Formats: sequence, structure tokens, C-alpha cells
Amino acid sequence: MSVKRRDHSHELFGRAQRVMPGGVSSPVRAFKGVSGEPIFIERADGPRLYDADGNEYIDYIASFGPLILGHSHPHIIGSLRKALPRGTSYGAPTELEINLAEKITSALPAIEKIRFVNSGTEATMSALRLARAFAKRDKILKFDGCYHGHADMLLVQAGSGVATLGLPDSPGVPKGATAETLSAPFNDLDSVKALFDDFAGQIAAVIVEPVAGNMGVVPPTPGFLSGLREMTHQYKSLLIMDEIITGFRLGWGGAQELYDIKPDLICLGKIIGGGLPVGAYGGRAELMDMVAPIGPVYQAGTLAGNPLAMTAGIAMLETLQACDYAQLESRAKRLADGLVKAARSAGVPIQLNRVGSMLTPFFTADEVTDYASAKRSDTKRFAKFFHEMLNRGIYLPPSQFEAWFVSFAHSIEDIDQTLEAANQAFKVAAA
Ligand code: HOZ
Repeated sequence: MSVKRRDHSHELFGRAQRVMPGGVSSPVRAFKGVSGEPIFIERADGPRLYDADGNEYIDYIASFGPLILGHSHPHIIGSLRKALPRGTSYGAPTELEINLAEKITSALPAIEKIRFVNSGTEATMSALRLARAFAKRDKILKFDGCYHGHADMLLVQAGSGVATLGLPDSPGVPKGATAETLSAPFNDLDSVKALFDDFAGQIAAVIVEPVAGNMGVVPPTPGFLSGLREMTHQYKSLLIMDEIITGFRLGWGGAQELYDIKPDLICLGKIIGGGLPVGAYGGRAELMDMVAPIGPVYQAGTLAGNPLAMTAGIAMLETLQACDYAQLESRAKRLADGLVKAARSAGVPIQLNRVGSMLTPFFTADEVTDYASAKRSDTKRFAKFFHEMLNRGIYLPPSQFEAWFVSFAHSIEDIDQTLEAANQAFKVAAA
């Protein structure tokens, strides 16, 4: 499956750049983190993407996480086909919202009530507004390298595209917007404690990706999440888990079940929309009932609870509920183990971080436990590896600081084909 030419993609990129900044709708996709030009996709099926020149790739982006069943899953596409003739948006409630809300609340007991929004950015922004209103405090605490969307107050030491492009915290964000945002190193409870002591009675909430996925995959060290839970209780602050990536990916109960933590608020997105734009935040009824129209905390959206997104989300969760996450785990482990072996035999030092079906090979010999250690990776070598893989028909996230996602659609043959390519790619990257 070696890739031949990308003339049509090149032509499309030229057109795209004339009318869109960087030719893309979201920065990481522009390949700036690996140089070269983005590939324009025409269609996708199962674990595969097909580009505008007819080249085929085994995909490990999965739309940056949502497509845990692979592309164009028949139940999701079939449900959307049936839903389409009924209209695309009503600006009025539907039974679909109730059905999806019931599915989510039954899977995640910490969510008693949920509000649907259109993106992860909206989910975190709204959850933080609610937390501030509840706690009657203004400060929030996040972690370096975690990314919770692009709301002004959260663009502080952010991961994802900000890390990929090596940007300072964004111009255009007024100082006032981030003045109440504190940031601590991930996995560093002592720093969190110090901030709680320094800003006693001022921190409304701690927001965390339970498994960081936007500086590459960085698992929580044992005791980190439970330590956050204890400390937030002790200081009467809320714990917000951003499960936009991990929700329904690390298991039916997400990271909160895996690590046995009950957060106050949870942010969701990606998988719960089945590949359509969606976000959600939820938690205890006492908290959620502070949201308008019952309570005074305002938050709204024209396309929120969109019937097509709800339909795709329901179909996704219906299918996922019957899936065996152990199978996904074993495929991801096969890939991770094979990558370590291939890198070792090529003499390329890597640090492979993996939790379930999320993984990142960091191009460094040292352990990666936080943003500072992630940034010590050899991003030039990663870029070389990335292009060698791409030319062999393997589509990876175009950044050292994004997660690879294994889906239920990846077969053992797909994984082994990927490893064959990796064997060669590591050898070239070693040079
Ligand atoms: N923040 C997203 C990945 N972590 C970017 C998604 C995209 O570019 O599609």
C-alpha cells in the first residue's frame, strides 16, 4: 500500500490557502508540526482513509478520537439515513436528546443531568462558568499541556495545536481573561497543594484531562487523580474531568470508572456525537439545576442537541455497549509492543505511553510524565518517521503532541501492516 502521487491534494491545498487561513479549518491538520502539505480526504471506510488522489491509508487519527468504531459504521450511517428526511434542526426539544442523555447518565453515574452543546470547547467553557457560579469563586486551575478547547481563559500552557505550533499563549486573549487561570505541572500534586494554599478560598475548580491526550498521551501517575479528588474536597473546590477524549474510549464508564474517581462535573464530546459535532457537560443534579432555564447560569445554543448529532451519538453508543473493550485493548497493545520492538531494533529511543486504545510514541529516551518531559521529544525525528509512515500508507496524527487512536475497525492484519511500515520508517528515522 505505498502511496504514489498527491497531485490533486497539492492542487486543493493551493486553492484552500487562498480562502482559508493555512488552508485548514483547524491548525493541527495543516502539517505544520511535521512540515509538508496536508492530504485532502475524499472518503473513509472502516480503518481506512482515501485521499483525493485515490491513495489509501490505515488511519490512526479517527477524526482526533470520535471514531472508535472506525469510519462510516453501518449502524451510524443507516440511522443518519433514516433521520435525514425528518429534517436537520428544529430549535425545539426532541426525544432523541432524552434517549442520548439516558444512555450517558446510565453509563456514567456521576452524571445525573446533562446539557448538550456543539463542541468540546463549549462544554469546558460552560462547565467552568457553572463551577464558578456554584463555588462563588473566580480562579480555576488547569494543567500544563492539557488542552480543553480554545476559550480565552483556557489558552494558558495549552496542548494540542498550541503545543504543535510551539505558540506562546495566544495573542488576542486579554490579560484579564486569563488572570484567574492557574496552571500546574501534570502529575504534580505538590504544586497543586501549593496553589491551593497560596490562593486559599479562591479556586472554584480544578479541570483535568484524566489521561492527558493533547500533549501526546500522558497517563496519570498512581494517586494523582485521587489526590486531586481529595484536595478539591478539602479546599471546597470542584473537580471537573474533561473526558472529551477518554469518555467511552477507555471503557464504557470512561476514565472515571477506570480510575474510580467521582468528579463533580464531566465534559464530553467526540465519541458521543458518533462523528458529528457535539459536546456535553453534566454532573450532580444540584449543580446542573443551576443552569438556565431552571437556574441563573446562562448558556444556550441554536444547534445544541441537534437531531442528526443525537442520532449518530445514539447509534454509536448502542453499538459500543455491545463491544468488547478487551479486544480494543489487545489490538492497541499489539501495536504498542510492536512499535517499541521496531524502534529498539532500529536504535531509535522512544518512550511509548499508552492507556487503552490511546497511545503516543514519544521520540525521547526519557520517561514522559508531563508537558516539560513531552517537549523534550525529538520532533524532527518524529516528523521524519511520520512522513515515512505516510508514504507507506499509514496516517498518523501530524504532531508529536497528539494521541494515536486504535479503533474497533482495526484488524490484526491492519496492525501488522502498520508495524511492517514502522520497521522501515524507524530505520530511516534513525539515520
Ligand atoms: N484539538 C484537536 C486535537 N486534539 C484538533 C482537532 C483537529 O484539528 O481536527
